[in-house]
Amino acid sequence: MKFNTRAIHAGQAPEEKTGAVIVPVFQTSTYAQQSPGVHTGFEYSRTHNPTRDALEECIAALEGGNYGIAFASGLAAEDTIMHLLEAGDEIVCTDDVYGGTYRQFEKVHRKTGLVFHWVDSTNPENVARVLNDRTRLIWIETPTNPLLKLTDLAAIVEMARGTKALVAVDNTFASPFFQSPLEFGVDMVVHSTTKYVGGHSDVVGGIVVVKDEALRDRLKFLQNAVGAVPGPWDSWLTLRGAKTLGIRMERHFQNAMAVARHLEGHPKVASVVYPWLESHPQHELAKRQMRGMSGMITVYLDSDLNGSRRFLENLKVFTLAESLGGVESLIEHPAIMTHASVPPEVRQALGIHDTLIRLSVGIEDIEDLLEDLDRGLQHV
Ligand code: P1T
Repeated sequence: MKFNTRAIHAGQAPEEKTGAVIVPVFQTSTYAQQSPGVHTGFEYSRTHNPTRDALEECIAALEGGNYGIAFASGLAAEDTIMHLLEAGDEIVCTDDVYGGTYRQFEKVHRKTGLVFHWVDSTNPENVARVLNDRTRLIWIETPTNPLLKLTDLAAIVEMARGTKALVAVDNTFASPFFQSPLEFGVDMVVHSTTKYVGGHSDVVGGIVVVKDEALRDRLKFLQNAVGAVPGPWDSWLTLRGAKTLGIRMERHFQNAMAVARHLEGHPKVASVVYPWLESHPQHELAKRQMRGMSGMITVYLDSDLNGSRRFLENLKVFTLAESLGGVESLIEHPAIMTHASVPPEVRQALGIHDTLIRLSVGIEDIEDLLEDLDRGLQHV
């Protein structure tokens, strides 16, 4: 089945007892047993819940994987993956990641004895340089948050072959519609389903998708043992959002392309970063491993912090808020907002400056978005 059909049907057959077309919200914590240990396969909702099962099956199908393991947030998904590792294990990570990912790895997992190597993975040689026989995980975010840098997935998978390192890819910024890391041989795909998968800024969630059954078993064990699961209602909302993922992404792409081109020619804008612009240094790689791009655009204003503030304060359609990937356009200042937990010197080195603005272009009418941005830029 093709993408949109999978989004609407995978894991979502009509309910057996009533024929309900939509997967019900199984708002229950536990399930009756006929005799101790004799049950329908459902015992307790941390372990299994039919609404969550449907979500897991659907997103696994969208990613081209065999198994989905859902979590209460994107960070809960990441935390559970880290429980696959032991003290002394080494992890190679893309240096430009969501601020909360950086914070979790550095402030929570480092003290458990995990060793992190942050590298600019846009050049796979930088990954190769730190790989060693203690490396157990290569953590790639592509495109990155917020600088939209890409990592060559085929090259990383090739490098990991024959080592003991698993490869995980945070695919949140591309969405399953535009990028399928499992097709390149990656072991795990991670999403903050809070973003494009849910798509309506009304629920927080995360998921890991894998092909390998043994890895699924280890993650399933941890999902239950650690317990950071999404509730049935959140699972249902995410699943409902996912049904329209394909058509939403087409529109995000179309609008973002128009916004990126418009801003590229604007005198108050120093530069525009969008992987589908010819000016993006990795545009060729984008075309090789992606099928298009989401609504995420990063711009550097030709101004200073005050100019950034004035721009952000004078928008009416774009909402100044953290998060991304919803139908409504959001905009934010990474240095002060989403990436405040990254130390200033690291931000400086990466290029997360005071004039950097991140846009999550929604699916509103493009004329209104361009007019809004022009109005805001007049105040810079
Ligand atoms: O917020 P949560 O569902 O826990 O997901 C964390 C996360 C993981 N990976 C990426 C690439 C992300 O962007 C995020 C969350 N990001 C934001 C809230 C943000 O505004 O960038």
